[in-house]
Amino acid sequence: MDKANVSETEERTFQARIDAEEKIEPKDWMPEKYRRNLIRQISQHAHSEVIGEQPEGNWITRAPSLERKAILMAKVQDEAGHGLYLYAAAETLGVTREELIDRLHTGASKYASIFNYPSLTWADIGAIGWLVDSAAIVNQVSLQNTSYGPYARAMVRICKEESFHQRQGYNIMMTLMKGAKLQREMAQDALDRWWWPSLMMFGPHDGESAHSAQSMKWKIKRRSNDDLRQQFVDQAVQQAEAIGLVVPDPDLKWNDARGHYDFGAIDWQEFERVISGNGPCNRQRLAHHKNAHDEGAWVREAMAAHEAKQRSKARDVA
Ligand code: FAQ
Repeated sequence: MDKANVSETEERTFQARIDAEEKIEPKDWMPEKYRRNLIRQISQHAHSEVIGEQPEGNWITRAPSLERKAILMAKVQDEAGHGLYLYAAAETLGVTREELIDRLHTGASKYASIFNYPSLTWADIGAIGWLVDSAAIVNQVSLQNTSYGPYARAMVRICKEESFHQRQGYNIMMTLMKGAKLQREMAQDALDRWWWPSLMMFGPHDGESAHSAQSMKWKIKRRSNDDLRQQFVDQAVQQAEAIGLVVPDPDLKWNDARGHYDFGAIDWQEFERVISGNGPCNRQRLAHHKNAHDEGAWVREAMAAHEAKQRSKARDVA
């Protein structure tokens, strides 16, 4: 058999395994485009977790009580851990951590648009936990069944932690809504500013989504951008109403025939601006990451030197 026929047969066998819901593991044969698409998605997901620490970390020193501070610190640490599981999953596809970080720093690799908005008040920490973690969970629950084994397994653990994050965010909003007029206004203002960017987290409409068709065929993605966004809206609207918050969308209304909420048009120009590097905090987020990365260079060097020493000791013994 010539090379082209071998690869066609391999691709057919590969797709049959995906169709049969088998997991693809790091040493299995996979099409180059599947590998590259996975590296793209997993690494962007990892970057999002890590950059997402910044708007929340901004409030650790100003949390309103010791308990809130301890909870927020634990949450931010969890996000760093999620980044690590995801970078490790991406590395099983033959890319190095250095390459991944370099792609983030040069802008070749994106991260979630939502983290380019500022966290201006304590209520923003509530809104991020409630809305951003809800959006992340809605998506990630479906990714627990993604076709690539290491990614799917990372998602199981991440989802458990994200559901605690979501509850702590909603609890902050609930507490503020039971408080004084100023606190209620602060919670409403946070919802007003985070609502639309949260809807953008799910990406462009299905018809405009460049990767969806192939990613769904390969079961990298299990549900479409619009389908996930609708589930998020249906859940969040009821949660908002339950504590007296008003979703900032005059077109929002329950549609009996569809069994879902209809909602207004998303500002896709704003989305494009943010993902192309011109959102309110893009430059600040990347500069902060680069700075932290440079400051950590001595730790990476020390770890590498230690590992080299251990290896040479092991060689001497053998
Ligand atoms: N932001 O063809 P599609 C979290 C890009 S984790 C920026 O539809 P795809 C935890 C997309 O990359 C949140 N870029 O793409 C936390 C592509 O550009 P490319 C992150 C976006 O991949 C909480 C182009 O647009 N979660 O929040 C966005 O099929 C609180 C065309 O789009 C994940 O990453 C966006 N919102 O679908 C941490 C989940 N949307 O790559 C701290 C895994 C689209 O060609 C605090 N990822 N783009 O240059 C996914 O499920 C998918 O990648 C989607 C996008 C659904 C995000």
